[in-house]
Amino acid sequence: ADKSNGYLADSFINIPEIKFTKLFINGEFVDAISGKRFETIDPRNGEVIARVAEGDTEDVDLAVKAARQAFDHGPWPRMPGHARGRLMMKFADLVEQHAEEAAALDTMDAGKLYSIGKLLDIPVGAASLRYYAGAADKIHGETLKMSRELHGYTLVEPVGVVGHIIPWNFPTNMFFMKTAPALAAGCTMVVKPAEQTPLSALFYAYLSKLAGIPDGVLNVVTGFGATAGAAIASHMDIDKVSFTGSTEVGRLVMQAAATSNLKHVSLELGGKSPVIVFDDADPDGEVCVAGSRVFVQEGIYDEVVNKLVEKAKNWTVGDPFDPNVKQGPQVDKKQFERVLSYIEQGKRDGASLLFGGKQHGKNGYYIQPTIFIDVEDHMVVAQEEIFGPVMSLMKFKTIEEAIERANSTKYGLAAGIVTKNIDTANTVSRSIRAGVVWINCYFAFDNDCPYGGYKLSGFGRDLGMEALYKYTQTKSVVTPIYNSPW
Ligand code: TXE
Repeated sequence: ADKSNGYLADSFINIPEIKFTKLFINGEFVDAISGKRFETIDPRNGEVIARVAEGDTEDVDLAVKAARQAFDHGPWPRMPGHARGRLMMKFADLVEQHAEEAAALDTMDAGKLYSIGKLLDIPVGAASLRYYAGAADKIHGETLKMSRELHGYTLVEPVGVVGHIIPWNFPTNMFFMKTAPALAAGCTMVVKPAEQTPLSALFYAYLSKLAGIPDGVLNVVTGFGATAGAAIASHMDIDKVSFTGSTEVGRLVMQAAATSNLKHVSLELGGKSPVIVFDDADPDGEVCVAGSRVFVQEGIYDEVVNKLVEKAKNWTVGDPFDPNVKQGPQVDKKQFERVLSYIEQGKRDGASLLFGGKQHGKNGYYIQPTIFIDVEDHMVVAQEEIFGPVMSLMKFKTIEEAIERANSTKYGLAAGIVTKNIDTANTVSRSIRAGVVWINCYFAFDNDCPYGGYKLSGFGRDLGMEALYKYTQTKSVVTPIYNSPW
């Protein structure tokens, strides 16, 4: 059969065979104990790509047992940091070597742009492994002065068995931004990818085995949130849960942690990130930054609106394998319908629909790039995370007003500022209650740049050295010194 996808002219993209559809526990691919499987869907056309093992409580139990055994008795936490780092480097090389296959899996499963996956997401995932591999032999404590009769020091130890629960929006980057620091710290783990996007995580599990990461260190249990995810959050033998997803589920995870074994929790949750465009911005340059709540100063407002419409008209929506496409489909039918219902709500609330607002084409979960103007701060489209190609534009007069309105959301994940004035940039970046502020850019990340939220966007940081330490705990060791002249 012709496995190509019609984009042969520019670049041949080989649609990979789906090789891994079972749970990965203790270094083996196994069926779910129940034997159940669930369908994972291609959002380009709604067709079934594969039927994947549906892990549940008993499967999570098995995976945790394997991870516990690997932590308590295996080599991983005991080997020198550089030895862990070396295996992680090998893992990174394998991920990079398989960038095309991995990117194609994310494109089919999540609707992500193939070219971005191949050139960015997958190499950045490999780079996360390398960043933390390099840190694996630099994790150490401090010597404590204490009083003269005591000698003390701290040991920075891995926290133990970690549960990672991840969403569908960045299947590859989330996988590595969670697993890489935990691996470097010497933890063992169970990963639950989102039910919409299980395929690349299983592929990475296979590559981890090829790299020589010992059995039981990295387990992947595919399945649903209310079953497999909840089993992780409430498990008595998981020491830490690292969650990314909705605020609603974040609360459930924290509750489950509280009522089970008080496991450590970090949460990276929803956002409603503002972008503030000041009068002095170059409307041809930076205004195309994506952002769901865009505040534009009155002097430049009309010009920005016109440029955005122009941009939206030329925006290519379509098959994410096509190198000329800028926007693929929504991840699944549920998200597709959810985004469309937010658009309807915006119209009902009195926002003016300037562009888009409908399904793009007839097949698959594609939505037109959508722009609302005359949006008021209290409207649902200005308050709730839509997670789709929907932009709401608002006009403001003064810097004080912009700060106040930008902060008037329950979330605090990220923010953007567009200005040439350094004082404006400094003032606003310090006044915004969000975990990251981008000035004259948007969505710029790197492995050393911590990422996470304020307010209902959660707590704890992914990426950066801060993320490494969230997979550790500190032990103080104290011993008396007798007859010391010092
Ligand atoms: O998230 P869920 P969904 C936001 C965004 C999006 C909305 C819903 O607004 O539209 O959330 O997305 C697992 N116990 N973000 O429904 O349900 C689930 O299986 C334990 C923001 O996909 O939170 C998946 O693996 N786990 C965001 C993961 O949680 C549970 C990224 C996320 O799913 C569970 C994604 C439970 N009871 C969505 N229920 C960001 N911050 O980047 C579900 N899960």
